[in-house]
Amino acid sequence: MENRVKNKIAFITGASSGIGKACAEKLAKLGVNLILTARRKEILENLKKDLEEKYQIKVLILTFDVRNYDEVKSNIDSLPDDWKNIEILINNAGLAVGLDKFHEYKIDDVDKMIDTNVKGFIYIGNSIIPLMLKTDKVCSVINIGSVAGDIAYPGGSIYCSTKFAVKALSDSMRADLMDKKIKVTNIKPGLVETEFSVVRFRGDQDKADSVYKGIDPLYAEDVAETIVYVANLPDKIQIPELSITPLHQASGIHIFKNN
Ligand code: NDP
Ligand code: 8X3
Repeated sequence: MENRVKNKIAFITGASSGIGKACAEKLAKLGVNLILTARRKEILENLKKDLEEKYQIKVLILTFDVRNYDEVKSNIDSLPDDWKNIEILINNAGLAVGLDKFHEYKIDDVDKMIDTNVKGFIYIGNSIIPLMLKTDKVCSVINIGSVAGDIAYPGGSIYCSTKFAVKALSDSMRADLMDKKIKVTNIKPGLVETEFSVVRFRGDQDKADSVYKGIDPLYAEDVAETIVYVANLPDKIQIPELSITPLHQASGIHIFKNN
């Protein structure tokens, strides 16, 4: 595989865990310099140290909550000029909280999901794309949607609607940018065993484990490999959408489990 990403700068949200962290590791290995963001500073600091030592790349960390527009904007505005030449954005930070019936959701959980997965997602894209428009290079915006954004499932009303929103936002973004040098991809994973379900079930590890019982799920590295494939394509090739599921998952609602 030709390495077309070496020495580029990638901006990754949700880099402290799961898919975002795995993307950081795979891109670092290919010589990409990284801006890693999340709320958990210590994890990012350890990751920076590890990746800089192992791969001789440069890593800059920013700790902010994507739900806070002022924090997002001021952190991105304060990047040193040479770090503003971002060619790859992985807009990945997101979460589910709860698996409740629509009418039983606590509004606090509704707000967490919509504020993070939709508003935070918009704040990031809205802040980074203008920087990309200033470069003369072909850039990639890689949004992390979900198969939950194709078909809604019981208990998933709010989370699924946020991922439907990621699809709509990605489609509009791609159309708005079609005369520019920016490609937009919506990556839609199925079941990936990360901290996602532990967060969804508020730290209940047994409940989280049961999501992946009876199926060999994807791991963060599997999804990251696909994301890196997209980021590393020749300039003229755009992949608008890409679904990725484990062997025994056909869609967000069709899952074969061997219990
Ligand atoms: P993880 O829980 O492992 O990682 C989520 C990441 O998002 C963490 O780094 C977390 O960092 C960050 N994050 C969450 N909330 C905020 C916030 N308010 N501000 C800043 N960062 C935040 O889950 P995944 O890696 O699985 O999830 C990544 C993306 O993939 C999400 O958008 C998710 O919806 C999507 N996805 C996941 C699937 C799965 O089955 N796991 C399937 C399909 C899509 P920190 O807590 O340090 O802030
Ligand atoms: C996360 C995976 O199972 O909620 O998008 O569809 S799932």
